[in-house]
Amino acid sequence: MDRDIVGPLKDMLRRYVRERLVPLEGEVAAQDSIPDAVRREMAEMGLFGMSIPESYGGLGLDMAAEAELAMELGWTSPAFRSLIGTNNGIGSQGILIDGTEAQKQAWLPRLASGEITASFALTEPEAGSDAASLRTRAVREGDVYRVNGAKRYITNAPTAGIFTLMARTDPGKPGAAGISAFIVEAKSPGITLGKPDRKMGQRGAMTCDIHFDDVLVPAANLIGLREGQGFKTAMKVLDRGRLHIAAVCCGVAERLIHEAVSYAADRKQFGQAIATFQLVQAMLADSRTEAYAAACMVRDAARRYDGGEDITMPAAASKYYASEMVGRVADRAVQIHGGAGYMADYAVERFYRDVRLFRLYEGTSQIQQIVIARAMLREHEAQAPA
Ligand code: COS
Repeated sequence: MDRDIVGPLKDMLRRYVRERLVPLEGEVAAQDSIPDAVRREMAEMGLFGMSIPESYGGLGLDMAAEAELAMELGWTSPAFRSLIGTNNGIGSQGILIDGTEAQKQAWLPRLASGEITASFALTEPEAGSDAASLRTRAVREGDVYRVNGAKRYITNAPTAGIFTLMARTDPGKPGAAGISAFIVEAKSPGITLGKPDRKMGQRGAMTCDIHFDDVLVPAANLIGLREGQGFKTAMKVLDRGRLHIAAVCCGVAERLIHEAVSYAADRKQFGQAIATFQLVQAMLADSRTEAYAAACMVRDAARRYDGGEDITMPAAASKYYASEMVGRVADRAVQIHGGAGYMADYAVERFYRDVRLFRLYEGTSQIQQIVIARAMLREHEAQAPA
């Protein structure tokens, strides 16, 4: 996309986030839902299709631009980002990366406009970190696949129009090789949704279980029309998704730093603002330093992605560092607020709970460590003399 419009887009989003969304944070947390008007406004701004090419009705942002906007969105409750997150990321990218032209044309414009929501259905009750052990089955019967199984904690499932579903098509191949990816319409007979999950934080962001009982999915909806590629599609989608989440973590860290500095400058103890105390300053400085480091990682990894490099390792490292970083920044922000930081009246209390999820979803910190270490060992092997 034209780089000249990224700056104005970022400015517009910054104003929207600060003037419109921040004042709604308390209401969204209390109601556990986002007002329909916000959804409409976000759709009008094109935010559901940031990462979808202009030829399919999206904004066609490159990863570097998307990361900048994700950082802006991070300034407010993560639930708002989650609303548009799956259409831009894990819900749509499988179709975009590995789908056929017909699949892209059928679904991407509707996702970009926000007309429908896409969810990414990988995790199962017995397959979390070990995603390749998933058991949901898709059995070919002529022109359709019969799907049976269950998915867990699926973001935006309660409002989804489609699921990008990972299911096992070849039971003879255990692990990744027997998995295929499908586009499944949420209204298909045989699909039932569990109750919305009650979560520690990120209220307003919706997740629930999905049950598939003899659901018939057209064979034309097999992503890329190739069996056995689904796990790799999911991993490619997650590479990009992890980088996006890392950018969001950077944005949330900025908000937390803002809250901590503002409070420290106002709050007086021992006759002076607590910001003048060096032990408080140390906490502020650590947060600033770590947030800066994470943002540098995200921008570097995004640039590499746009340059066509493999970003499996940089995305995992960015997500690992940024999500752990924002956990520490949130903890310090609460600490600087003292007793007030434990009270629900202050934004830092809510963000402290919200950010805990970043270390868990789209791969736990421990999974990121494994991905990073495996990449190191592969590189070492490749360099070793024969
Ligand atoms: N891009 C493309 N292909 C990839 C890939 C990537 N990032 N990562 C793995 N693959 C390929 C491998 O190359 C391998 O292909 P071959 O068999 O042809 O060599 C195949 O996928 C299987 O990979 P691997 O052997 O590494 O699979 P593992 O079962 O060991 O699992 C981890 C790898 C643990 C990294 C994976 O299961 C994972 O990411 N788990 C976390 C799941 C997750 O993030 N869940 C969150 C859901 S969304 S909220």
